[in-house]
Amino acid sequence: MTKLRGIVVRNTGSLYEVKTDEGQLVPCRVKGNFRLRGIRSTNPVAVGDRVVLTDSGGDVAYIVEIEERRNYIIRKASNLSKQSHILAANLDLAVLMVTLVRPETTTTFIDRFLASAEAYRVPVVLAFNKMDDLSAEERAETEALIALYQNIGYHCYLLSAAEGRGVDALLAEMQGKVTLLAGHSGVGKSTLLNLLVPGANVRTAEISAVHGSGMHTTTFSELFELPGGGSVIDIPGIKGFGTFDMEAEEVSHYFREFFETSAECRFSNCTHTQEPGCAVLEAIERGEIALSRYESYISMLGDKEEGKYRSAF
Ligand SMILES: Nc1nc2c(ncn2[C@@H]2O[C@H](COP(=O)(O)OP(=O)(O)O)[C@@H](O)[C@H]2O)c(=O)[nH]1
Ligand SMILES: [Mg+2]
Ligand SMILES: [Zn+2]
Repeated sequence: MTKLRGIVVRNTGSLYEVKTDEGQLVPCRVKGNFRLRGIRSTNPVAVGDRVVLTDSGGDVAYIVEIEERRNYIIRKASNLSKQSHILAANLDLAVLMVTLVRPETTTTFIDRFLASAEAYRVPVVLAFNKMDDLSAEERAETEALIALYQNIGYHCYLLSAAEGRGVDALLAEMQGKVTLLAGHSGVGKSTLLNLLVPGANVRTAEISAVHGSGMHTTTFSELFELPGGGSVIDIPGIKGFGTFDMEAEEVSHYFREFFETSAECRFSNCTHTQEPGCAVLEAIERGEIALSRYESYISMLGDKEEGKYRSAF
């Protein structure tokens, strides 16, 4: 029995594909019971994981060990679930692809993703796609949103994946890195991937005319190597982003501008909900912190303790 090391490049339910350090692709199953800090996960092993496998010469090899993860992004498997789902592991970057319309990406979803990426120490950028498909009004709204996130310090890329525009700048940011490509189904992830990785031949889907949402053609996670170095991890579209394993007091640390401003709050344990002398609430009053960010923050606090935290606005 030989022991091999490699990286998980594909996960289709219970079957994994590992690319060994020697460059061989090996179908694998998981042996043993991997638990993440006692959290139950729907996928014990994620794409991007470095693993050890034993190959006994049969049809499949067995993953017997996961090397310690540098980082990962995790979310609740569903709204009420106690189970988690690891989106990907060992990331240098996450690109959240968004469209304000067709399909709609809400600011709550964006902020939840950003905060989670901060929590797990994954640098994140935003890619606004389908810039070719906006009315004047929608374009103005999108530009306002881009300004909002740029002000906080997030890099924003404006794309039309369908027309191949704006892609080079994003590629420059991704080159040489392991990047997770995330976003709702239908925003254009697969279209972008096909541009970045010639030969990837990922299926793209029409947007449902009825729901304005994508059809979920990507049903498994897969890592593609970028020509010129680095790789991209394509995952199935995510609908919601339930946060996991985050203490209420911690949440504001992951809203960058709140964290900076909170140094001026009267109380060091300020939750920015009703405390006197709260610098965050004052900054919102003055229009320096966006109300949409605050609403996302309150909604994330609500994940922890239903009804305990209320918006001050
Ligand atoms: N107008 C426009 N349509 C796009 C763009 N990018 C992708 N699409 C279309 O949006 C639909 C969903 O794209 P797809 O790449 O499958 O999205 P995914 O679910 O995020 O992988 C397809 O019909 C694409 O042709 C874009 O930049 N502009
Ligand atoms: Mg897709
Ligand atoms: Zn405060």
